Amino acid sequence: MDVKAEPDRSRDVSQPLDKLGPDETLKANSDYLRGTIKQSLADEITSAVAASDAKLMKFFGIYQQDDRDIRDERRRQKLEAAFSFMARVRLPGGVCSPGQWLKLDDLARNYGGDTLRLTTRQTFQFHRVMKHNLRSLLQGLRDVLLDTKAACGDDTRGVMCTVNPDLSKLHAEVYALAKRASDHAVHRTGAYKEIWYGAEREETDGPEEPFYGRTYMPRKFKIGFAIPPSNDIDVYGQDLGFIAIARRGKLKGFNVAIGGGLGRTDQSPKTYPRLASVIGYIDADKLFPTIDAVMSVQRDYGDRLDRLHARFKYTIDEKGLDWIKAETERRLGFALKPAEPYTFTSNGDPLGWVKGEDGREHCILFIQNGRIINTPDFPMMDGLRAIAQVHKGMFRVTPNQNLIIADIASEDRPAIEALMKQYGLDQFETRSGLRLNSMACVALPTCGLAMAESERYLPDLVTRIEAILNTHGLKDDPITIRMTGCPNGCARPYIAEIGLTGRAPGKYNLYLGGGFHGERLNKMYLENVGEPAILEALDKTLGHYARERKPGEHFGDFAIRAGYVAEVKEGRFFND
Ligand code: SRM
Ligand code: SF4
Repeated sequence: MDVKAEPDRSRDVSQPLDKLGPDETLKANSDYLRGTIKQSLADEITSAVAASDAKLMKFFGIYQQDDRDIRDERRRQKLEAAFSFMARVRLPGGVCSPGQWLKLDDLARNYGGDTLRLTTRQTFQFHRVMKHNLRSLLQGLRDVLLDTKAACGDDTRGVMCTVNPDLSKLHAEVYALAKRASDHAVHRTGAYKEIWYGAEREETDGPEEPFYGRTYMPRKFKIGFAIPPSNDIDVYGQDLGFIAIARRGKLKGFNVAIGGGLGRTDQSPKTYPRLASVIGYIDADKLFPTIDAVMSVQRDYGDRLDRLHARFKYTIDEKGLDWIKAETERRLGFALKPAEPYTFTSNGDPLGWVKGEDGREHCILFIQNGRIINTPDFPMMDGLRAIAQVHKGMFRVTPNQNLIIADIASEDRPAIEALMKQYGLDQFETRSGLRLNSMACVALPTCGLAMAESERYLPDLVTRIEAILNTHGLKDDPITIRMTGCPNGCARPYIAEIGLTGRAPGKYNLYLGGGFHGERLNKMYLENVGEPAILEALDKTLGHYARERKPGEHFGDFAIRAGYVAEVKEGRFFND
């Protein structure tokens, strides 16, 4: 990155560290993220790492977790918690080759509890990796040119890109830019190679982190590229979103959207979801300077004292959108042009077979909540491995936790189709519209922040809601439902037509009224309720919808028109 920084408050090494929050001090003193990670990995007394190293390892896509199903029992037995690690791959735009798939599958079987998890930001997570296997895992990824850099931490997270199988040329162009954006924004520290690959430390000519400095970003920073009419990436949920503007199928430039963020913290009214604001248009050749300029504004002005208030959305609301835009333009040296018109139609995936403009075929498979695992009656992981062994195109992970077998020549389709049938991967043909548009975050037992179940519960809840849908003749209607195990919003529940966020075991807030293509936040309808109240509310509202909807009206729009919830107008909600 090449922005010459302003008087850079965050990176000013003379700034007394005691004026910064503890995480800032940790980063600043970490020797560019090295900390004592090597010592922590070598410590055989414990399966955990030092608390400070656990924080630094996030910058390398690695989270220390413990099995919460057995946490209390282990405590009772006075045993250390059952620690293991989650590792998240950096996979811009969710694209990987069959060779990479086979390696990911091997690594999951060897070190990751025989399962892979597709995430809501189009990548793979390994869970339950033991400390002593982390290096083997990361070196295995290196063998197929993958890494876990910046998949977590206060830096630029996984860069998203619409999967768009039908507009092949446009996807190729925008995907290439998303990939470059990820490489451009990723941290530069040599710590990754030293810790995980065993490389010697090398002297650097200039500063080790020319853009980030010693304290990196104030908080995570998310970038995504949407290609209308699909808003599968939920561009308004990104800190920095680019909406592709094409003319005659060729990329012209991007509308720029800033300040999206969906996390909120329980009992903390100062935290809130906010949809990104579109601030203008840039030609495609201005993409990288724009990324640098926007990120540098957040780097220099983001809150470094209070992490709950450190996301870009709060910097924008504090300073004012006009001020942030003017400061970005000042750093860019030119004014953004007025935003160009565009239309989104959905934030879901068009499941099933799609033919691209170049005649290549693509099949979008439904992977419930992104969980890839073999069960006795559904050997899904084996099936996908079998496909990877014969597939000559690519795979694309979608932002809705689904998977595209992409770029299939027509003559190769029958073989792939036969494998799908053999392994039961063709479920997109029979599942309800609600299930196909459902997403759940990981939550229990691995997520340390979960307050309720999500991935392990939503499929059963959907089965019960399907009974209601059948009664009202809505089985095939695409209605989005998203659940998370806490208010952090990892499955983007606040932009679903039906959103559920965990408050306590078995208890959820129920939100209604989100926009079908991600254009509007939903609003809380019921607070802290259990399944009976959720089903009763959905029976009432869905029944009403079935009876009185207008042609083409989506459930989220109806919930507002019928007065169940008020419309969230400013693109954010402050409290419920
Ligand atoms: Fe997330 C933290 C899982 C997408 C907002 N998220 C976590 C952690 C790492 C828990 C932790 O900090 O200890 C979860 C790990 C659980 C586990 O066991 O795997 C976790 N987040 C996920 C994933 C895997 C959910 C999924 O089921 O797919 C997604 C991984 C995406 C990726 O590949 O990078 C995931 N997280 C999101 C999204 C959606 C998005 O980015 O489009 C959001 C909302 C958007 C946003 O950032 O505003 C999101 N995650 C959070 C937050 C709240 C951030 C905030 O501003 O308040 C946290 C907590 C935090 O950062 O303090 C969090
Ligand atoms: Fe964990 Fe909460 Fe994110 Fe779910 S929403 S994965 S429970 S942090």
